[in-house]
Amino acid sequence: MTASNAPDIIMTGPLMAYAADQLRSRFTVHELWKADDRAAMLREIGARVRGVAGGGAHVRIDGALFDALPNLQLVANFGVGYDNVDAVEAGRRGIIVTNTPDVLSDEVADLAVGLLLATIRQLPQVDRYLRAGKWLEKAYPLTTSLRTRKIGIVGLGRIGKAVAHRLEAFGVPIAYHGRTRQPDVAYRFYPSLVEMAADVDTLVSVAPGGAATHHMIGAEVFKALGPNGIVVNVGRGTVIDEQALVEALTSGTILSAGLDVFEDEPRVPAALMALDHVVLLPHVGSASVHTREQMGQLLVDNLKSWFDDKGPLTPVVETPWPKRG
Ligand code: NAP
Ligand code: 8YV
Repeated sequence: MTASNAPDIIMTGPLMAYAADQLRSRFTVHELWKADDRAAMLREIGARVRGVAGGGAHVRIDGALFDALPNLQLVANFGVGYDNVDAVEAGRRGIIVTNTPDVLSDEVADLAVGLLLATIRQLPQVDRYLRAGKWLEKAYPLTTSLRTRKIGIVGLGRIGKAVAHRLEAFGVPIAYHGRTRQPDVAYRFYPSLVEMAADVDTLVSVAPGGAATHHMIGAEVFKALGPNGIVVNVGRGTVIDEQALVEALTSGTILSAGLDVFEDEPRVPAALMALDHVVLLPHVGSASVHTREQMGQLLVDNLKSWFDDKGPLTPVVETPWPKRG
């Protein structure tokens, strides 16, 4: 394929060279986020653009962008979570959206278990203690333990199941909450999140973002979880009411939290940063070279497959393939 007949696509944000180089070798790539005047760039090339390579969880892709791209056919999102994409609006306009499921599940589950243990056993705090020379004075205080805990997973999907599988090896009881009972697992299902929170002491949230899950973990859930409660979130920050979380952590309503995701990334509230007994990570669940390459490859393969007339590889539920109706 020559440069002149290579389909025009835009990248909405930076992608690793591994994926970006492959896109450049097959498509005419326009790097939207680098343009000084994005509106001018869209006016100039918008009608030619048929694909979008989404640049990550923080880059919004919605009706405003679709308006500027009247011949857009496919949005390939970099990430399994696609709450940054208005997929319903895409579907309404006949635009297919793809994401990157499965290739990151094990990596994110590994991180979730690491974050859970780091939070319970206070690993970052213990490291800070040693470096400050305090071990020379006395031993670090005893911590809480995973041994007696009961785990409630919020969102037992691909990643949630990978987390549960790992936690089985730790010998802890596991329950879950979601909209539907999962037929392939024997863990106890709670249709009510508050009821599950009252029966466990540790929540691991792997639920997606979006309106349906917004602030579903809030004051009522923290109260039900109780003073020994620990909340780990590797799903989306918007699932937790962050202000209510700060209040629950400050007042002792719950014990601690381990967070990889936040409501307004990359901004983390100062009130949360001020709490020494929580563990905060900058959204690194999938952030290994191995897994980001797998995600990048799936994004590239979705675009290639589409423009080879073979359809999308991993369309999201809002934009099924073959198209309905
Ligand atoms: P998935 O297979 O679609 O699982 C999502 C689970 O959430 C499903 O079990 C679903 O169960 C449940 N759920 C959906 N809507 C719900 C609602 N309104 N109330 C309660 N439960 C609900 O997705 P996945 O591949 O496991 O990924 C999950 C999420 O993890 C992504 O959407 C993304 O936000 C996040 N993620 C974060 C990182 C990171 O770096 N931290 C990396 C990858 C993914 P039901 O349908 O039965 O409700
Ligand atoms: C990525 C994620 O860090 O896949 C997801 O939903 O949140 C992460 O894997 C993100 O999409 C890239 O910005």
